[in-house]
Amino acid sequence: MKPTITAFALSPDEGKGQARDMRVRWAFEEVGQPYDVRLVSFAEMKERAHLALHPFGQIPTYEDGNLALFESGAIVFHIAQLHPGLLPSDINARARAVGWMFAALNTIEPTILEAEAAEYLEGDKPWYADRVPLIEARIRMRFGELSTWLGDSEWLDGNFSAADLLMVTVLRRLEGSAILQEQANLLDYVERGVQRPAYQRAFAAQLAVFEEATRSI
Ligand SMILES: N[C@@H](CCC(=O)N[C@@H](CS)C(=O)NCC(=O)O)C(=O)O
Repeated sequence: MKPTITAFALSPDEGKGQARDMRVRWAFEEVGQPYDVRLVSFAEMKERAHLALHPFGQIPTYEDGNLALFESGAIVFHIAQLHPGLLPSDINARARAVGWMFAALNTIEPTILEAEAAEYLEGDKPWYADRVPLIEARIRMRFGELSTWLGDSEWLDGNFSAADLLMVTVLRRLEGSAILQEQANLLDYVERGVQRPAYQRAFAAQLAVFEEATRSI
């Protein structure tokens, strides 16, 4: 039995690899685990059947046998625990990698999400123009710190791991932005991630869903 994940039937990002099933697809591809995808509409995501899998009515979810999971980080962590290749076997190195997984999702990603939420929810408010530089300063601070840590290293802590997988997908949320362009080593780091064959396969699979959906509209 292959695990099944959920993904957008029609992704708002038009298949640019930003929807969070991308992280899970990439993890599956890195470890060579085939998977099935169940596509859900926005309406279906808020229905009882999906809410039983995901209390917040979002994607991605993961089902395998009698296990159901939500939260992309938890799903990637589970895949990394089941298969070799995404976490070091040395217990201390593994703990550090898990720490970086949390850093990607809990320290870096929230600063980016704050910018997205402010634009979406407050973009038409009179205070928005004053908020933007404050939010951007926080992102710049975290990116600067991350850039200093990374230095000339290829990956965050030794070999490529689930932490890099998550961090690259988080940083990609600001792909093309001036803030990311300012940190040359972070740009190179993202590029190393997206050039991995497993990433490319995951990206192509996600894009194919969008292309198929728009063909039939
Ligand atoms: N922290 C969650 C966030 C999940 C999330 O925000 N999913 C988005 C797609 S990337 C979603 O389903 N958005 C639709 C909605 O919230 O209604 C995770 O990492 O899985």
